[in-house]
Amino acid sequence: MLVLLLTGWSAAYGEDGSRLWLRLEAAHNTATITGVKGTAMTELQTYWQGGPVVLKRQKGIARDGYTIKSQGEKIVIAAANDAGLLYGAYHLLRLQQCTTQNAQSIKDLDIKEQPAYDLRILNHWDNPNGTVERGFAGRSIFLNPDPERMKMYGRANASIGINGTVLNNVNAKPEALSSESLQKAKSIADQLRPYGIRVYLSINFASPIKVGGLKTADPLNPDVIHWWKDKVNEIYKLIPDFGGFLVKANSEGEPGPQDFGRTHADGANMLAKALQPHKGIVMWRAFVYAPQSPDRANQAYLEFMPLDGQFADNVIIQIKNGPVDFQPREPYSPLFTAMQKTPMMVEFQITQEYLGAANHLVYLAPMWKEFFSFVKPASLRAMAGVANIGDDTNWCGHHFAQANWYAFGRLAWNPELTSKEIAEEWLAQTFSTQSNQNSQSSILNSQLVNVMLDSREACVSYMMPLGIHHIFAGTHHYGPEPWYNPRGVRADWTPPYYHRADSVGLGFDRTMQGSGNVRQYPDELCRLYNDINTCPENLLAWFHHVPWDHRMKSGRTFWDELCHKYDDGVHEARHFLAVWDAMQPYVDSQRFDEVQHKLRIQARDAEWWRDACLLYFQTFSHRPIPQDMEHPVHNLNEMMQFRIPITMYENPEYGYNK
Ligand code: GCV
Repeated sequence: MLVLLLTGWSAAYGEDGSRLWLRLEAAHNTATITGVKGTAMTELQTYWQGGPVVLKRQKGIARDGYTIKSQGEKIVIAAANDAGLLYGAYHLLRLQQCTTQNAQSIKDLDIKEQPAYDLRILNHWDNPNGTVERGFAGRSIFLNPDPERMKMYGRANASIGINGTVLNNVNAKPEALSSESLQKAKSIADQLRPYGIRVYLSINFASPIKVGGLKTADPLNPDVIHWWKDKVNEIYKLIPDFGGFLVKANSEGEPGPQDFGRTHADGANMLAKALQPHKGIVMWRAFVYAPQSPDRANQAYLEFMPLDGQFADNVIIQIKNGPVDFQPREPYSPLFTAMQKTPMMVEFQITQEYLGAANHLVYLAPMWKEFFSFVKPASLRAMAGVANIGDDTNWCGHHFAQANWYAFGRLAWNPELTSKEIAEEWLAQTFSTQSNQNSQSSILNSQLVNVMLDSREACVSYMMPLGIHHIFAGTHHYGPEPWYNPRGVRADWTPPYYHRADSVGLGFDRTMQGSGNVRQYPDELCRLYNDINTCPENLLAWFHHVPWDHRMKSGRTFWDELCHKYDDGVHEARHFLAVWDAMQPYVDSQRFDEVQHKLRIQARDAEWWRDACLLYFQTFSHRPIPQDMEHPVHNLNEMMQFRIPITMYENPEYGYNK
């Protein structure tokens, strides 16, 4: 008992990552928490170690917002609703975890917070059979929802302000709307309600046919309209605060209104009308592209711009941050600055489909902040993130992938926070312990914060520098396969469609002379991107077919620069491992070993990426790899034979490691 008391919660419960950033120790002397009863009170009673706290409801504070003020010895949290009180409570607990002092020393508080968006939502790509599309952390947590796990999920999300969750894959199976599935959704909704989280469902547009037995799913057909109305009413009887539908329509083989000669607006508005009496919403995705399109990056704009202003008030168009598909670097999707009369929300991908799955440490906040440097946060209505959560003990497969879930929530609350602020908060909560809380934790935090901040750019360097994109392995998308081009696979699912390597150079010509994609951007950016001499070098091969001898700002040729970028990425990945190795004295052994194992994979994968891409592109460039860098150590033919035998529902155990 004495040992337990001395070493605290951490030792008693182990450090397996299951408590995420909420590694709160139960308060020994229950603080006096008075005022509004509810989850906020329970959380503070259990974990707050400071002085008395009063929870009070107050009009005039924005929805979900709160104030925290010190009044003498007391701290008063005020909010207009229960969710606001809960967010205030978690703010206080975060201060407690981040302070190197005692919680009793937290004084003189005068905090006022309100979220940037009313809707801060996770999208789970979970299937009814328990698989998770692009999920790298095990199986669906919703398959057999474990009450303890659901509680932790609710707490974790509420602690960072997330207030909505879409329970199933956008590639929605019709049975998502069966009575059995709706009963399960109800049970999950009941468990998440105390944490201010509403549930939403992805729907299959052909459900009236597949579930309802109708002959059509035409959104203008009266029987179809009636079917959806009844279905929506059925859902609200079970889940009175149901949030609404997320829809992937006429995309990658999913059914949609175009199958019946109707538009996205016809489809979305029909559903919106059924949901409107219940205050439900439709999130209609703009992720569309046709196999015959000469430039996939043009497609969403072409389909959605003509519909600008035609959507019902309770429809939000959900647009991926980039125009292609969650690549390590893309320009922002031009729809964001083009559409003027339609509510829009951004969809980020928290799960690392194209960024090393759950094997690479890649902190995504800098990527999302880059998006916000082009798209004003205020121009959006909401923020969605494709979850990286599964039933793995540590929830996300990689301990550092938890930081991306955390950062998504924090940015959805306040997109003005810096990547560094968020990383520091997360590190302090996730890794500090009683024994390393002071100087040692600051060593750990200051070293790791730089690793986190540099990790996205490093990943771009060793995977796809200078604007190269979509050169991943087919199907599972792990590792390089710039040569992947099997017969019968649609062209826009193969890397040569994107990199267009030939004896002249590399990259997709999206200029006015090329696909014209630059025209979708505002004039100033259009001009900037259109000219190879002004186009930012980090997007060069995105917008241009760059000649191998094009002179770069560094004075090197494009080919030499490409080689160096890949090599720099490899060195960075090795550096991350070296920094982590030096952290051993400050990190518990389980998490130290697990992260070290992953960083070793990452360093080897970075080498694999460099070697595969440079040797393959060299077959087009016919130029030597510069002498002043490390040369490939793997053999191209062998790498081209290598396949990882996994599906899109699994995390690879390792990459190429001959
Ligand atoms: C859910 C990409 C992914 C698919 C995903 C799709 C989408 O194409 O590879 O797995 O499907 O995006 O966002 O709808």
